[in-house]
Amino acid sequence: MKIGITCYPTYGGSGVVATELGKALAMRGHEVHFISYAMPTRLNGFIDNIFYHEVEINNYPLFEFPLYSIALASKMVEVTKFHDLDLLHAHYAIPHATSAFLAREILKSEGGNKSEIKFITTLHGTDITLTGLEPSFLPTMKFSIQKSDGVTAVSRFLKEKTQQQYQIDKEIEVIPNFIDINKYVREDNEKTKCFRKNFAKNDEKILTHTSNFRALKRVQDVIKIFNTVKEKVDSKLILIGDGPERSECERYSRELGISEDIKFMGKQDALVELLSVTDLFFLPSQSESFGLSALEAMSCGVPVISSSVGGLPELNLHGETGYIAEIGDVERMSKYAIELLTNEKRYEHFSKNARKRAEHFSEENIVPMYEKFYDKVLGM
Ligand code: GMT
Repeated sequence: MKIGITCYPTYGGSGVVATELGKALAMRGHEVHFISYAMPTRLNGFIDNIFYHEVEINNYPLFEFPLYSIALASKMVEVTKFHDLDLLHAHYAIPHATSAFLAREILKSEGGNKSEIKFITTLHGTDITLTGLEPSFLPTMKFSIQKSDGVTAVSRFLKEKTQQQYQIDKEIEVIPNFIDINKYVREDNEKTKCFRKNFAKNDEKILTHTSNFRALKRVQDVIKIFNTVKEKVDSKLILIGDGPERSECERYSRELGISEDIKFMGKQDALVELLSVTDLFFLPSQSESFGLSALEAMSCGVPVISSSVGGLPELNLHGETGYIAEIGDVERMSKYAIELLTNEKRYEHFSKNARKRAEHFSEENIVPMYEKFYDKVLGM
């Protein structure tokens, strides 16, 4: 099959999932065409069957705002026609689903051999729970979802939320996030031993969080939890990623007098190595449709302490792979963390369970769900 994938190319869960999906589909013999304004960050190196098409935007002085959605639709039309695509797949509804709708209608009106092209939209989270709800986007969002030939959501929570909030009865297929369980596996070698020595003394535990440091990730809660945990358990905190809240978090850790024990790493590619030296992972988000970062940690055998919002309880099983608590309940999250870090037997059990749970979401299990869905939408 020849598939056109559009996603946000920079850091962010939806772009990661879309790119990894494209790579996995290419490995399975499909021809994949990425259509975006920049090369997706995870699309590094040459991969057979993968092509990249950059959307060019003409900045004519009259246009105060770049007309990306229109330029994207035109590029989708061009790639569909000249590379004979079978399907367009838009990741993150705004504005990708709208551009795909426009492309489909243009191709229909042209009446050529691509007049029957179909498009699928994958909903990832904030496109539904945050940005899509803004009055300036809502009617267009609802329309674009309804007009999609197929819609997938990354959790049951997101499916239900979409149907409720947009009052649509459109069928939505749940296809969860997935992970390469052979890559995301706990490493115990000279390199990780050296990493560990860099961060903590032998008997100290390492707590980790990774995100794009937006307010909804509640990174300050992680710092509050760490401040309590370190009273009882010798430990260090690693914060990976960057974003709008980072400076405030750095200031807050200085205010608490614990900045020496916290490493702000910024954006990092060596995620597997960092997770391999991690004892406990935190994701106390205000909103989280799936929680790809928690899945990455679990695949490396790291138990997770998370909030109970969105799709997180579908991934992180309370009392098995980690613990969940109400948003902002840092006291309970600290208690759970101390409990796990001081009970070796329970910790080992949770660590094994976390890895086993992650295996449910392996590339091998999930990517065929997308292939089956493509076939269904195309009536094959
Ligand atoms: O919020 C982010 O971290 C980025 C965002 C995105 O769309 O790029 O992530 C969303 O999609 C991920 C992949 O499907 C999910 O794992 C995240 O849970 C989701 N984020 C939120 O719902 C806040």
